[in-house]
Amino acid sequence: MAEEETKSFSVELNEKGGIENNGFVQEKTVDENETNASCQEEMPKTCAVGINPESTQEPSCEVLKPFAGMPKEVLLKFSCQARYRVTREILFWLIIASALVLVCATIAIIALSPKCLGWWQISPIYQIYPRSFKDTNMDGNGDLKGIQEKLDHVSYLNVKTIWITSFYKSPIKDFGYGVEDFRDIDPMFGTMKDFENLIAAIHDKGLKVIMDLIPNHTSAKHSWFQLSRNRTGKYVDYYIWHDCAQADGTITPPNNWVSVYGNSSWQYDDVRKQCYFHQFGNEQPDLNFRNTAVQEEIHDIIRFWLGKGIDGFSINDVKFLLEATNLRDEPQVNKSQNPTSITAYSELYHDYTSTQVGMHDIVRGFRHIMDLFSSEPGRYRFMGTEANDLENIEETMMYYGTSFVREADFPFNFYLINMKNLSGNSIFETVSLWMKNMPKGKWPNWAVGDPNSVRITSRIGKEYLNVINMLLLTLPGTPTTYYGEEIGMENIASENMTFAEKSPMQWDGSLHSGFSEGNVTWLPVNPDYQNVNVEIQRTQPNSTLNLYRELTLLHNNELPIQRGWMCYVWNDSNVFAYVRELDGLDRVFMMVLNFGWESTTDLKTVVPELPTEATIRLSTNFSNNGKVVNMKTIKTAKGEGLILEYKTSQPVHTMEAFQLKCFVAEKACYSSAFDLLYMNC
Ligand SMILES: [Ca+2]
Ligand SMILES: [Ca+2]
Repeated sequence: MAEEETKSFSVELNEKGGIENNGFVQEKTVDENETNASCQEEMPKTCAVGINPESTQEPSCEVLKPFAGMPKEVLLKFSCQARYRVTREILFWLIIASALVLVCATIAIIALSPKCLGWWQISPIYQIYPRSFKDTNMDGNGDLKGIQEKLDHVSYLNVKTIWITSFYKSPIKDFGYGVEDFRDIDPMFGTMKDFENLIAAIHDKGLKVIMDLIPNHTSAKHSWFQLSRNRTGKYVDYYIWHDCAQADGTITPPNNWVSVYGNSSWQYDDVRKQCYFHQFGNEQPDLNFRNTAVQEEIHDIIRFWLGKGIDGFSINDVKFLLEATNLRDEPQVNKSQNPTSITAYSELYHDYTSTQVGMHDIVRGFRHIMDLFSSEPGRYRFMGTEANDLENIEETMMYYGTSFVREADFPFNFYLINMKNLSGNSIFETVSLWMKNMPKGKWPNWAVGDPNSVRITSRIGKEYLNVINMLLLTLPGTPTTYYGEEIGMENIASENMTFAEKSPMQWDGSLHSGFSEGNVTWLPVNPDYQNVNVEIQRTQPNSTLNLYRELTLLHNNELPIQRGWMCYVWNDSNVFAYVRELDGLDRVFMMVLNFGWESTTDLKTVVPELPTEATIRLSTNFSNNGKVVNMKTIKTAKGEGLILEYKTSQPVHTMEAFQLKCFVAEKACYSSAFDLLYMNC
């Protein structure tokens, strides 16, 4: 026992010696068993080493305290004590828990943070019909150099996306719609070099550009068709060929199918001695999309233009990509009509020539190519589809794809253009039709004019032009403006209906409205150009152009308008009213738009929680800007639009009564979990 005590004392001395040498020198006399202190030992007797070696009394653990510079052997002995071990374990698990909380919080922040909007969501789209925008070589036709020359106008409109409609090489009679060469530019518009310069200039200005893709058919002049009609190699099945019966010199088509432009959609070809199918004109044969080689050709064309720097495509007439192979007759709308008298497209139901099974797979194939080119940051490639399924909103919505399989970023929305009559109610119904059918989480879009529709002013009247633009730019989603609608151009008188809305852009009051310095222009300039042109409207404070600019500024800069909630508040034969609100922001915009006659609207009774007064942020009549209106008596003149602004702690979208009247696409910018509003997304 005494020997043991001596040994213990010796250890202690050596350990103490560690104070001077930091405890790193081990004494050879130290017994191995003792230096390897084990946590099973509960401090002991070994710990009961007296500070004073002379002492013969049993030392107590209580007097022994940890001290700075303890050698590790002593440290280990202390560390085995329950109080240190437990504390250590608590600290260990606390650190683990904190790390886990940190990781979870980071994941939650990322998951709950608003997605930043894509370039195709932030800015309105400005649609240019290139032949009518600006002529630079005095031949009377607009050209690519002309678009480049006028890019400042696009920037002036606060617009960042340009959509240039077809400029492919094509026969003049097809107006770019029946393509002769998908990889070339029509000489009327310039050269590939001009195109490359234009793309560079567009991107230099921070703008984006989309173009048309017309995959359903080609011109009969396309080399593929020439090779196909001669049954050359792989081109044999590039188009849809069928035998057609011949008797007494009359051709009997394979079935009763009728083209969109009327009459049989089958055309006999003298070279191949067969009929080919065409959805549109008889010189625009449909490509055979059941042939994968054709699909590959179109994929290559998409790659070609994306490689040139195009930021996206509008894909035309996608519903026509496939036709039934069974060639069954399509059912007649009027069963009692004599089948031989059917010549108009509207006389048949198009069960076998539109929206066939497999068509969406082809569209997804296009999407896939866009995605391959979208991997670089900031280079997302947009895809819109033009389906024109106006009678069938569900079919239109199919182009959005699903949550798992994406197709178009959006199918272009032409429903506002095709409204039959104008009133507060009809506008509400048209807006609501899209919003209630659009799949959850998708992004809406709106157009009020396009190259195939009567211009706004001619369609619904000059007095409603400004309020339509106000609607367009304050609805949720991406607005599309057809060139000239920002100044209220009217249709020209033309025997050819499709020309009426394509007259030259009215830039100023000079000859040919500044469109061309040539002797003639391909279409006459509207005689109203002296009063309706960009230059003059820039100087008129309350012009359509200046209102348009104010609206695009609001659209681009005000988060509630760009990505907030929309709730329908009121509609009657005159007025359509809705709010745009953002979670986390007490500032609200309310649009009160008049599509009928002078009217007084009482919104306070409809929504008692509304404040009594609101300020007019912007009126189509600038002299009303800044005025205060009473919510019980909101007066709007015929065709007037008001953007009211007010503050509230009770936004409409939180009210029970409006749950089914509210919509939000991107629950943007506000994280309720952190009560945080992101201002820069
Ligand atoms: Ca030209
Ligand atoms: Ca087709």
